[in-house]
Amino acid sequence: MLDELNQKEGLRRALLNFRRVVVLTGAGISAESGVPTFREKGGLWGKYNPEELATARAFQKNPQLVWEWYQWRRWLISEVKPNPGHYAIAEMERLFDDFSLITQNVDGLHRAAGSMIVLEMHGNIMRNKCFDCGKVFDGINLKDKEPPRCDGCGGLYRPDVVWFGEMLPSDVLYAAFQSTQSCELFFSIGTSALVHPAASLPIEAMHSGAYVIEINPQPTVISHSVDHTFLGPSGEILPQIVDFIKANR
Ligand code: BV8
Ligand code: ZN
Repeated sequence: MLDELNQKEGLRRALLNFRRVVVLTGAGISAESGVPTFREKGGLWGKYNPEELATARAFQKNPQLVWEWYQWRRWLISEVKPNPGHYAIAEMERLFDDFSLITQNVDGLHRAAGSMIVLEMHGNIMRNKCFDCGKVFDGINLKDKEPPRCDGCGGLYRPDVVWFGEMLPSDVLYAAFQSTQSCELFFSIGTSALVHPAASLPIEAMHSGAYVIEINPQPTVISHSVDHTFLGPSGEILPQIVDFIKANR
């Protein structure tokens, strides 16, 4: 058991008494499932930089390259399973009366682990949409060597994810800020807290008076200002936190 759970009174109180809880996850929550993160060495962008691939301009310049990168990621994700960190968050949804899960990830692993309500800030890699008219197409085909054409306007398919320089879905963004501003306890899990506007959520939570807990093997740009940082992998730490809550509530 994480001994800080018994030594830090504020942390104990936050975990055992607070009812309105928000969890924000980033690529790190899927790392133990075998999905490479974005910015770590050997990560998804190890070979490329974000501007080369995750932008509309990159797709217009070289749709084939961008398409192949996403098809490779889709294949990777179709081969992996949720890890104990995803399952622990699905259990938290049942443990707390008022719970919101906000994810920057596009891999769908939270739903696969049983989370019922997931605010996907950056879309979902397992959907396509037409680059020109925006029509959404559920389901993907890993055999599509090049981007298919929209049956409505003939435009090229692109993954239904939010690229750099693109607006986030306004309903999801609104819901994410609403729940963050009214929660008592906010978890920032597996994110380098660098990509905006998601990265402003932990700050927003602090300004609204929530107790903010970070889980990450490395310190991040927000580590100095959160209430508590568990330095370690979320797949190991989250199940211990859930066990602690269930045993001491
Ligand atoms: C927008 C979908 C505006 C695509 C993604 C300068 C300053 C501030 C902002 C900007 C700026 N210049 C530009 C911007 C805006 C830009 C931005 O924030 N850029 C950053 C890089 C500076 N943001 C945007 O463009 C956003 N849109 O602002 O629009 C606008 C206004 C008007 C009109 C039009 C537009 C759109 C951002 C969304 C981009 N899309 N993903 C895809 O997936 O292909 S972002 C991408 O990064 C992923 O979603 C990823 O989740 C996200 C964030 O990264 P992390 O999740 O944090 O992943 P990372 O690898 O960085 O970190 C992993 C962490 O896990 C590490 O800390 C590691 O230690 C930890 N870890 C490792 N193992 C574990 C672990 N943790 C726990 N357990 C483990 N086992
Ligand atoms: Zn179309």
